[in-house]
Amino acid sequence: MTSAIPTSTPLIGSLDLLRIESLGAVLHVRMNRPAKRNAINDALVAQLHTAFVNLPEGIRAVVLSGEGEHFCAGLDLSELSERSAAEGIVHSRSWHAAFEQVQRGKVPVVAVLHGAVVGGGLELASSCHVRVAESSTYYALPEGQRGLFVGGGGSARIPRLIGVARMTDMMLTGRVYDAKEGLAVGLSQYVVADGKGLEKGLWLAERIAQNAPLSNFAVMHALPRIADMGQDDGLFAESLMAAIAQGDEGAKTRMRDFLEGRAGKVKKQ
Ligand code: 1HE
Repeated sequence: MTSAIPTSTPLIGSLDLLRIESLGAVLHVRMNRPAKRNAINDALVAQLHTAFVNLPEGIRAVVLSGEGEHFCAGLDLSELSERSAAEGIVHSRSWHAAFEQVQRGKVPVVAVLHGAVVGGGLELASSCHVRVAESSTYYALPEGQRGLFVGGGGSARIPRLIGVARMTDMMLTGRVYDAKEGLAVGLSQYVVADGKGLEKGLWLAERIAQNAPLSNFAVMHALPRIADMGQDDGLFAESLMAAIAQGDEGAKTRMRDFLEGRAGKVKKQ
């Protein structure tokens, strides 16, 4: 059941460029600038930062989506014209800070994509942990055509999803991937029919919310770091994380529940 966000978090209730609703342990954060195709201006990036830093107590997963015809048109180009190089660095770092809170914040984030997922919109989507794309989704990095470079973490995150060669092609040639192609190259993990993205995203987020918080933490924080390490260091880091996770009281209860027949089996879907 949808409800207003808890009154203990008035700060996130005041964010006018986001529509935020809690559905039990899942928080739905919707970018709400449809007239500008959810283009990310300074205020929206600051509000995303604030929302993800101040997730209400009890939230175990987030669904991020965009209001209107498109997920996100990227950087608000109307704010770009008068920036000096130094101001450009500060601006890019403000995106990094916000998207870091999405990727390495408190809980996993499921992005529900539709329409344009372009430029900074793709940078934001690539900060999320699971991406569900409706059939209408298309992906592009028009920075090259606009005389820009990615500045919202795209050069670090997107090659980790699709490889440097594909991102190079997107940026140099303006190549656009549709939803099916995006699935094939790794831009999303799911494609669903138009209008079905939110249902799928919420279903996935509810499953994520039922996991042990420490396991979710390990997947968000240990897994990508281990994947960036050399194998020897990675295996050692994995052992540490595994030992911490399995020593947790919650994990012991879950294992007992399975052994005593109280927990569900793995089922073919
Ligand atoms: C915008 C923006 C924007 C729309 N900044 N105002 N991003 C881009 O290069 C993508 C630019 N946008 C587009 O290509 C198209 O707008 C879309 C394909 C996303 C959507 O098309 P459509 O036909 O649905 O909408 P529209 O008519 O183009 O736009 C509606 C309004 O939104 C219009 O304003 P209006 O006042 O005339 O109604 C557009 O000007 C406005 N709008 N997109 C500002 N991006 C950290 S670095 C990241 C670097 C980047 O992201 S570069 C890529 C930027």
